[in-house]
Amino acid sequence: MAENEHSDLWESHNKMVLEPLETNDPEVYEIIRKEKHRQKYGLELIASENFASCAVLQALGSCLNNKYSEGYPGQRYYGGTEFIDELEILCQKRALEAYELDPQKWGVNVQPYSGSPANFAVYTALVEPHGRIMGLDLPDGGHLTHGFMTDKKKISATSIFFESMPYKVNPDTGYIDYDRLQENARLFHPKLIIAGVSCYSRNLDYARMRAIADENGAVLMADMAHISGLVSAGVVPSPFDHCDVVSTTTHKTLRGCRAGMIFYRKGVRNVDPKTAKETLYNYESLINQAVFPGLQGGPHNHAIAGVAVTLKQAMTPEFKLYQKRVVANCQALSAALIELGYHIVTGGSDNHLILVDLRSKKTDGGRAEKVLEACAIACNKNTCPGDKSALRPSGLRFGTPALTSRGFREDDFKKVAHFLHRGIELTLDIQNDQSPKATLKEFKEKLRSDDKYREKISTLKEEGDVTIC
Ligand code: DSN
Repeated sequence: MAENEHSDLWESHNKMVLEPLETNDPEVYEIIRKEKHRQKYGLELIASENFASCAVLQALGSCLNNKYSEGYPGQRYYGGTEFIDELEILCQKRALEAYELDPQKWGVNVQPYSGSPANFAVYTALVEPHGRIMGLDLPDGGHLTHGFMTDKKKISATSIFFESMPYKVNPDTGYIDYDRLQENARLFHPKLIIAGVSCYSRNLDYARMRAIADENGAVLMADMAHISGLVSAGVVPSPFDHCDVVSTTTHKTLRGCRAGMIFYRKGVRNVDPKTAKETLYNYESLINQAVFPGLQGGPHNHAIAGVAVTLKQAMTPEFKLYQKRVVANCQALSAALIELGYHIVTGGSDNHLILVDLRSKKTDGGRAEKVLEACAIACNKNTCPGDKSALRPSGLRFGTPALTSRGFREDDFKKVAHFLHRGIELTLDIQNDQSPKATLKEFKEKLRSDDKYREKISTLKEEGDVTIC
């Protein structure tokens, strides 16, 4: 009897492991279905997001998820890794090819789980505990992992375990203040300088940063996460010409799955002119050891497969065309918003994103983000140069990669600009209907409960669906 019960149970176990998600877990299936609908019918303007291709998602959802393979190709702590080795080597080869790097001079680690672990691995590899780093301040467009802290608190682990001194943008122009960076670097003597951004619409001056790093004997690291697709397509300057180390995520403009990579220089660093003695770069073993076993366990092989597919696609003429369109669309969006009377930080964009400063419109990013979200337009609030408080950021960040993947062209982005304008006007209407002291919570409550505004939002949402999607 007991045996029979077990055999029934085993049969149902086998059914469970083979059953499709739709019937096996309708609750999760339904959430995914709703999110898919949101992605398909809303306007996705978050600068760091994109729509991964079908092939990338297939690789990601494959049996490679099941395999442990701690170590590196040829030196694993698990058996059964012959195909995993083949995959990781292929991914490394494609990564170097996608950025036209000579394998004698550059190596790559494709195991980081994403951008934050990749950055932390670089710091722990190349900077001693409490060694000094300089990155663009988060409120000025840098990233959390570039050493973020406030006057009161060290926020990112990067600022807890390393000593961070940020550099800033000029509050009047919005451009990075390289003179100030140079002055401060001369005083701070950083071990590592980060050339990387999360919300900065202009090309970085890598040559200038190289010179500043050299003055201080510092490592120059680029975090090209936001622009890695644009770099591989050659539509923005390449950090590889000037940097020692380059980290990246793989899911933003590169349009792959969520993962990370670290590129590092290797081979001959310099030759002594008198003795002809060669000095070699020592980054390879330090970085590989920092990723594994220093910070991570087994690599996510399904993600490495997704990255390999991403990189193959990134080397095609179709992808280059896509990246050109991302930039052209961003410039069209920027020009259309300027025509509608908006202030764009730095006056425009060289890449895939813009930052709109709403101070002249007498509103802020938090309120506008909520109204746009209600209208099925996804974007994010962002601090603008000179903002006094990160709690009430003045700006909105918009990016064009996702909608460009959907086929939007410049004329579509002009329409998008008009939708954004109507959403921001609606924000002002709601705001003017409340006490100037109303909190964001009270603003959201009015947005949610006032029939007059709910109706306007529904109209805008429906028009967006019909006109553009
Ligand atoms: N959170 C990402 C962004 O939105 O820029 C960076 O990791």
